[in-house]
Amino acid sequence: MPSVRSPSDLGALSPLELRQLAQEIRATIVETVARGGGHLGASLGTVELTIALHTVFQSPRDQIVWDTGHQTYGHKLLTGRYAVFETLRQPGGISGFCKRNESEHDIWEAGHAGTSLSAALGMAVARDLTNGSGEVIAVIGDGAMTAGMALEALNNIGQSKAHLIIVLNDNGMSISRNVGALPSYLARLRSEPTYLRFREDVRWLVERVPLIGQAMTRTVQRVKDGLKQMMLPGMLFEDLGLTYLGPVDGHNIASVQEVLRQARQLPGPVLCHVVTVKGKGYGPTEEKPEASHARSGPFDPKTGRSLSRKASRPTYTQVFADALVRAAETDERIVAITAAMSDGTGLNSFAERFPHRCFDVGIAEQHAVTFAAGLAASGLRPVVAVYSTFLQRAYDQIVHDVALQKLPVVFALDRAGLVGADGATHQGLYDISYLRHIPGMSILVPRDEGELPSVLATALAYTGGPVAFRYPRGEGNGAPIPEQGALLPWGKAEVLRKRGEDAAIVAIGPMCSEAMRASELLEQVGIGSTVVDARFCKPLDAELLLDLARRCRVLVTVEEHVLPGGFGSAVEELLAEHGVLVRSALCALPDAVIDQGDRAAQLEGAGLSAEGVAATVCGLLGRRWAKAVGGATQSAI
Ligand SMILES: Cc1ncc(C[n+]2csc(CCOP(=O)(O)OP(=O)(O)O)c2C)c(N)n1
Repeated sequence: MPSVRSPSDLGALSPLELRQLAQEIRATIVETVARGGGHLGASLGTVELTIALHTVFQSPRDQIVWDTGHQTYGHKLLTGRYAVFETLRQPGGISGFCKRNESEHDIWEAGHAGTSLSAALGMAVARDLTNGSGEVIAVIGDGAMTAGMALEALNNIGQSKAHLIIVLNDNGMSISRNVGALPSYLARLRSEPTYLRFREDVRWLVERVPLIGQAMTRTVQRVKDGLKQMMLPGMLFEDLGLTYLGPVDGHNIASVQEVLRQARQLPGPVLCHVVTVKGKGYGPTEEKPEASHARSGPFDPKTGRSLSRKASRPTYTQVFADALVRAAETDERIVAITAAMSDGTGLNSFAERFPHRCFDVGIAEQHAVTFAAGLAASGLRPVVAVYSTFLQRAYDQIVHDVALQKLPVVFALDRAGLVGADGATHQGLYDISYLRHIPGMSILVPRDEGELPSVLATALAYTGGPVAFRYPRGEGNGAPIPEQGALLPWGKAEVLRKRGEDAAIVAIGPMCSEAMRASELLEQVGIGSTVVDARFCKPLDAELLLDLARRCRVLVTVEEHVLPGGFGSAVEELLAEHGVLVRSALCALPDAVIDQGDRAAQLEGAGLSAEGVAATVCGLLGRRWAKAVGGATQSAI
C-alpha cells in the first residue's frame, strides 16, 4: 500500500491486486484505530466502495463528498496520507473526518450527518452554471439519509434534474440499528433478489406496453405504474425523480465499479444503492456492529478487547441515565428522546426499562425537539438527551416550537465542553451562547457528577418553560452520587470558598474545581479570593453576583465554553445593567476553530487551568504570576 501515493496509482492494479489492497487497508485501519481509537466499523465497511470510487472516478476533478466523514479512513490511505495515518485523531495529527486543508481530495468537511446531498447538489449546480465538467458524487449512509437535511436535499435534487450521483451506503446501521420507515423500506429493497439487468429488462418491457386510444391511456399508464411499483426496486427514489440503481454488493469491487460506471452515463440524478456490512472483514466488529461504530481508546487488535484502564468512576452520561431512570420510576409523565444516540447519551438503559417511553427518532435533531414540544404540549415531561454539538441543528425548533410556547422540555446536553479526538465538528462549546438569549430558557450546569441528579430533578420540577443543563464527556471527579437528586434553590449560586475579597472567581461546571485550586494557589501568595459556583447560567443569581462584584477588587469568570455569548458575557451584561464597575476578565475558550487535541492541554493553552486562572487574577491585580516549575511554589511578584 505505501506504493499507492495517489488514486491515480490504482489504475495499474489488477482486480486481484485491488482485492489484496483492500485487505491491506483493513489491516492498517484496525492497527491504527487499535492504538488511538476512532470510527472503526464505518471505515471497515467502506473499503471496497472507496477503492471502486477512486478507480472509476478521478478525484479531485470528480468531486467525492463524504457524508459525516467518519467512514473515510480508506479514502485517506488512498489519497496520500498513508505515511501520516498513524497520527489519526492525535493532537496535531490528521483528522478523523475530511479536512480541506489536509488534502485536495477532501473537498467537503463534515462531522455532523446529512449534509452531503445539499453540498453535492450545490457543487453540481455550480459546475453546470459555470460550464464546468466532472462528476459530483455524494456518499451517504442509510443513517445519515434519515436526517431532515438529507430528505430536504432529495426533494430538491429530484426537482432540479442536475446530474449527480448519490451512493447510498446501506449497512442497516446508524450507530445502533437504524430506525424509521425509510430504513425499513431500504431493508425491503436489500432483501429483494433483484439484479440490475433484470431491472432494466422490466423497464424496457413496461415502456413498450402499447398505448391505445385516449381512454385506454390513463388505465394503461396506471397499470404501467403499478407494474413498475411491483417489479422495480427503488420506486420511491424513482418517483422522487432520481434513477435508482441496485442494490449491489458493496464488498464486490467489480460490481460497485459497474454500477458507478452506469451511473456516470445516465442523465440527471442517480442513486446507487450499495449494500455493505458495518465492520466488514474484522471479526470483533462484524460480530458486534453496534459496539464497533467507534472505539474510544486502544484495544487489542487480535481480540478487539479494550486496553483502556477500567473506569473507576461513572461517567457523567451514566450518572444522568441512572438518575433519569430513577426519576421516571416515580413520574409516569417522563419520556426520553434521542436522535440516533441512545448509546452515547446513555438512554439505552432507559429504553430497556421503559421501552414505550423512549423514542429514537433517527438522526433528526430538529424533529426530536419539535416532537418533544408536542409531547410537552400534551402534558408529558420530555427529556431530550443530545450532544451539545448536535443540538445546534435544532436552534429554530427550540425558539419557535418550545420557548415561545413556554413548553417545559428538558434538554440534557452531553459532551458539553472540549471533546478531545473528535475535533472541531464535535466541540460542545457553543450551547450557552445559542441558548442563553432565548426568552424563557433556563440553563443549569452541575459542577460535578454528584450534582447532576439534583440538576436533573430541579429541571424536571420546573414547569415555567424549557430547561437545559450541560455536562462534559467522560468521567467525573469521583464526587459521591446521591440516591435521589435534591431540588436546588432556583436561580441561586453557591459560595464554595471564602478566603478574602481581593478577587471573586465565579465558575460554572467542572471549571469550579480549577477555580478552587486557583484560589488555593492565590492564597499561597497572599491573595485572598472568594470562589462561587454560579450553577445557573440563566437566570443568574444577580443578588449574590452583584454583591460580590461590589466588594471584591477584581472579578474573574471561568467556563469551558467559547467567550462570545457565554457565561462570562452573561455576568458582564448583569454588571453593566446595574452599573457595577469592577476590573474583570473572562476565562473562556477563544473565538476560533478548536481542532482535535488533548483536553487538559487545550484548557491550559486557553488559560483555563488553575494556574491560568490564578495568573489572570494576578494580572488584574497588577501583579505578575511566576509559573510553577517542577512543583516549586508559585510566586506573585
Ligand atoms: C447531526 C448528527 N447527529 C448525530 C451524529 C452522530 N453520528 C455519527 S455517525 C452516526 C451514524 C451514521 O450512520 P450512517 O450514515 O448509516 O453511517 P455508518 O456509520 O453506518 O456507515 C451518527 C448518528 C452526527 N454525526 N451528526
